[in-house]
Amino acid sequence: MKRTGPKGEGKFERISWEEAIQTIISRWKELIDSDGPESILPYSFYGNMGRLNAEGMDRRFLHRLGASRLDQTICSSAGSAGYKYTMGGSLGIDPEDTIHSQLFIFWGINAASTNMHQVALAQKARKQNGAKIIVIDVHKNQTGRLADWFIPILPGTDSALALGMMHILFSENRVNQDFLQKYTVGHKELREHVVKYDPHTVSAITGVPAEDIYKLARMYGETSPAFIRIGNGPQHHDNGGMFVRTVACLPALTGQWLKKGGGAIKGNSAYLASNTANLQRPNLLENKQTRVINMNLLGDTLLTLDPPVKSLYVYGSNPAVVAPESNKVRNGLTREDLFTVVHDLFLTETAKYADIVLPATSSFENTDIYTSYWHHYIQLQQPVIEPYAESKSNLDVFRLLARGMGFAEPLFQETEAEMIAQALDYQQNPYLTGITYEALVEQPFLKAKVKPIFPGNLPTPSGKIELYSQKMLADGYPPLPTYIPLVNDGDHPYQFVPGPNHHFLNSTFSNNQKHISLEKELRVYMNLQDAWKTGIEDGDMVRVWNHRGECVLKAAVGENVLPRVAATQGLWADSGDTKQLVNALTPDRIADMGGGATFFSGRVSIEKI
Ligand SMILES: Nc1nc2c(c(=O)[nH]1)N[C@H]1C(S)=C(S)[C@@H](COP(=O)(O)OP(=O)(O)OC[C@H]3O[C@@H](n4cnc5c(=O)[nH]c(N)nc54)[C@H](O)[C@@H]3O)O[C@H]1N2
Ligand SMILES: Nc1nc2c(c(=O)[nH]1)N[C@H]1C(S)=C(S)[C@@H](COP(=O)(O)OP(=O)(O)OC[C@H]3O[C@@H](n4cnc5c(=O)[nH]c(N)nc54)[C@H](O)[C@@H]3O)O[C@H]1N2
Ligand SMILES: [Mo]
Repeated sequence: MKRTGPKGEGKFERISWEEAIQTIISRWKELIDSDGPESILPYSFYGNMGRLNAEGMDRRFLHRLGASRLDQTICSSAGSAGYKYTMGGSLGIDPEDTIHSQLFIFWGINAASTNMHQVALAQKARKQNGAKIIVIDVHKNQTGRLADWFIPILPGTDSALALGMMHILFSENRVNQDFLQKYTVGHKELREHVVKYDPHTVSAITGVPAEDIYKLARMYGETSPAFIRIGNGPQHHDNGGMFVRTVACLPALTGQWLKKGGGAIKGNSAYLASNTANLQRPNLLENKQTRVINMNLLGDTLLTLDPPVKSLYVYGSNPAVVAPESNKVRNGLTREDLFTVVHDLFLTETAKYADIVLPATSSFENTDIYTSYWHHYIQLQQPVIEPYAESKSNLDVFRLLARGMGFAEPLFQETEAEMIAQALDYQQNPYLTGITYEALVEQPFLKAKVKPIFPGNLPTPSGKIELYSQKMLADGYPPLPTYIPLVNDGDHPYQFVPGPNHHFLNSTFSNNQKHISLEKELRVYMNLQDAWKTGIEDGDMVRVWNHRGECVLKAAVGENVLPRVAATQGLWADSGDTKQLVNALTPDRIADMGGGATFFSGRVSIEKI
């Protein structure tokens, strides 16, 4: 479709694929002549999680084009960087082993909504072996409600809690000296360092009572196998990388990595890493010094970057809803001189700002391979339905764009089967041994041949778990796990935590009436004490605002959050006169590591309307 009304209004007229591709190509050719290829910015994320569709043919095309490159930092990059300092890469335990775990700590993960398969295993272990489930979260949501013990904590303070646990484990001699000697570096330095994180100090920071810190540390020190599922929530903060780096040290103190079902999972993607050089062809960049743009800064990028972005190509993402500082993002998208193309299954909020909208197929219509952040399987997906109407896959659209640009290299016309074979042809990843396209056609899901991490070497500089990290020091961080308070976000009384919800997937399904009615409406959870003080009652409409924007939401008053915390669930799209775009309130500050997002480090004021 092509736009016929003002940007944002959503008025379009149907055109043919030929006209659409022709319009894009001729505009891009003009821009390349006048401003160079870096005036074109792709913006994408994992709406489609297939290797080929999310990060395959698109990269080939964009590298060849020489467009600006997008640093895909919106989700978990701070935490991944933090985990890497401690453990060397995205390597955790096999989640299927957690059936043997005696203690589950869900730390900042709303697993009942976002990792329900792990919850099923935890519940089975609880039923069969009497395992205990602890949830540490700022919001008692569906996961907190199924815990044996829910520990509420103030947002952004989790590193202090983990350090307080270490303080007790060391001082009460509940550490595994043998494991520390063999498999870690820096345990002596850490032991001295955590002396200052005594339970009273930590309690004042975290809001967790000192006796609960003792109880937690002792349970963790006494129960084996103990498993920590490290969530995405606490790493969406200014200090998020350091949190994950810190909590990742805990299993080493008690030697849990040696126990089947002990250890941790932050992410497991390293086990199924495929051959990105084959898949994405970074060689097509030909040593061009192409600029890289952090996707969390989309608003500023569109409004103030120099030389400017003149064309935005969006696929597999809905930045008008999911990106921080949405007022800036939307102002940027309104620019008349910005040529915007959106490829999506739906006419998303972002698509309403587009000059050209292209219809996308869903995963059900494509051939691709899938892996998980969590389990150890790789899966071949083959289409189960024909492409709906005139929709096309990301792969097909990039093939058309390549043809339109006159890119003659055969690699733009390779088939899905050929690309999958190339992705799996990867000597450097021994876990992929035996997993080929042909094998997946026979058996569409195959498990990587992962061995326990220990005994063995980690991909850290020392080959061991780095409790003390020389590399962090070199990179400008404290070398030991450290609690660093959140950045001052202004004089607003509430720490605002707008997480995802159960029935949407980020903003996906937020346009679907069935999913909306399952969620009912967007509410802001606040503590009873705060409500009393401000005269707000459960069900009142409140204005939630800060220096970035405002929302109008229904208050849910109770004890699901601590005083001075406000939480919402779900990335709801505005419809009609509603004001429920929570990212209008979130900061676009960059986290301490990995260029990560800080969605949960914003502050807001709340008043009754
Ligand atoms: N149903 C559903 N499933 C999803 C998604 C979805 O939108 N809906 N999204 C998918 C995606 S892209 C991702 S990245 C994952 C994310 O899934 P999770 O890893 O579960 O991450 P979040 O839901 O962002 O946050 C997890 C929890 O962290 C809490 N939290 C926030 N700040 C803090 C803090 O400072 N300390 C502590 N201890 N807790 C804190 C939040 O209250 C929330 O309950 O889920 C995926 N799965
Ligand atoms: N306030 C707040 N904001 C957040 C978060 C939060 O917790 N709180 N979470 C953040 C996180 S962790 C993430 S990962 C991001 C996610 O943000 P996004 O990646 O933008 O995720 P979605 O909103 O699900 O949008 C995905 C889009 O891709 C489309 N799509 C699906 N399949 C295909 C396909 O094959 N081709 C094309 N072209 N399109 C397709 C879908 O229809 C949908 O519109 O949001 C972030 N934003
Ligand atoms: Mo995410």
